[in-house]
Amino acid sequence: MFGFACSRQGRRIFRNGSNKMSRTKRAGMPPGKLNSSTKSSVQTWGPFCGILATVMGICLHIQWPELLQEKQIDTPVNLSTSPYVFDFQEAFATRDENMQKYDFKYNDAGIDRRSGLKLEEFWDVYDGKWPVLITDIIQKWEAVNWTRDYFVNNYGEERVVMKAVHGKLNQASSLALPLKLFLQHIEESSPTTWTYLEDELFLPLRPDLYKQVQTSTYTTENFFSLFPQEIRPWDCMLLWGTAYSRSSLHIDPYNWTGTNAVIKGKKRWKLFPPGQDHLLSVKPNKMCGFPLECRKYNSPIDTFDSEEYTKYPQYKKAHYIEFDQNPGEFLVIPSGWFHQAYNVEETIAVSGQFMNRNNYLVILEEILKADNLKRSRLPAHFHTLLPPDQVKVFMSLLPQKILAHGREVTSQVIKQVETVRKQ
Ligand SMILES: O=C(O)CCC(=O)C(=O)O
Repeated sequence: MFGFACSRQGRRIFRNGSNKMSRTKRAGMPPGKLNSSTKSSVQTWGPFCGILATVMGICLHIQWPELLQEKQIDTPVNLSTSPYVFDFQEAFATRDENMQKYDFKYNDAGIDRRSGLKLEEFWDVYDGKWPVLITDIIQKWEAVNWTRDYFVNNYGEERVVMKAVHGKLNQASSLALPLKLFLQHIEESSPTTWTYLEDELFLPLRPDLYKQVQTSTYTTENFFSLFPQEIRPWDCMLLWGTAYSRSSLHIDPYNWTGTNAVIKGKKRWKLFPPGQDHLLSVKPNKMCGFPLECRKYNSPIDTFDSEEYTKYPQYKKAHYIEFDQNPGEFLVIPSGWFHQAYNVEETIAVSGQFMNRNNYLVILEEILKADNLKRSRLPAHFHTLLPPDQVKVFMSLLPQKILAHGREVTSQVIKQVETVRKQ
């Protein structure tokens, strides 16, 4: 069902009494294949691509200088002729190999907390391969000063979108309320009664707040900026939950790389390495319903409700890593990892996403899989282009009706928000 090469568990995942992952040895890893395929693709590009690459290089230098600092960029697959199947086993093997380049004691069955992490090491060891908590990003954001009072005083009358639960997670109802009302009741929650403000427009539509949440070195290369505005995903969701509130167990839209910044409070996470969809009762053929369609990978299992998950016997065989995310920690969740978050106490966080050299093929393949564009429309030389140029060409080929639908939906949403604000 899901686009990964192998549905068996990752090689480094072993049972350890519980289904949390255990530490294993890293010896005897096969060498990664990236270097040899990079060499052969460069050899076959020919002089035409040399000229093309020079021209593109000049353009790209303006947008992503660091892209050109890389010696070569691997384009392993021609999306115009064959589906891209992300081989997570190979990603794990490459990670293992790359780890040996750095002097850090990696937790290869759990989460690392990193500060001063160089971009090269991030790409080599974590991005597209393994989650990581980065501990020195959020401190530089103005958002670290966010308090209840600040929001009540400045935005108290504004409506926010939230889900409220009385009972089980699957009985959640959605509502829009003035922010101050939500905050008045924020301390009233129990394991079965809780509220979760999950609003993806609140920050992007308020530039004064949006600018308080910065990007980071690790997310600067973001090919979503090459998407036409009308279908570009909102990239800064405000998440403010009472104790016990939680998300569902899911993979993000388009299978992007997700980020989550905890500003106040504490989140508990369960993250499932790829290849375990069959253990998570994922409903097949669900779509997200966005103008640029995508498949939806959601599990009905509430992993934080012990009564619930015993109903799913296969779930007990699934492997995951579990950890707490503290204020000031920035989490990066690679493509293909099912994840669920649980707010241990009142928690303010901001989630986002990115698309870069390491996951762009995963994302473009998801867009093809959802029938937005026929593969045969991609030009034969598609794979010879640099990654951002592949994205640009891909976007330029999207049918106009998708863009028109995107424009219509965006203007309706903005109108709705403005109407509600005036009420
Ligand atoms: O913090 C949360 O509740 C989870 C958010 C999340 O998983 C997402 O934005 O994809």
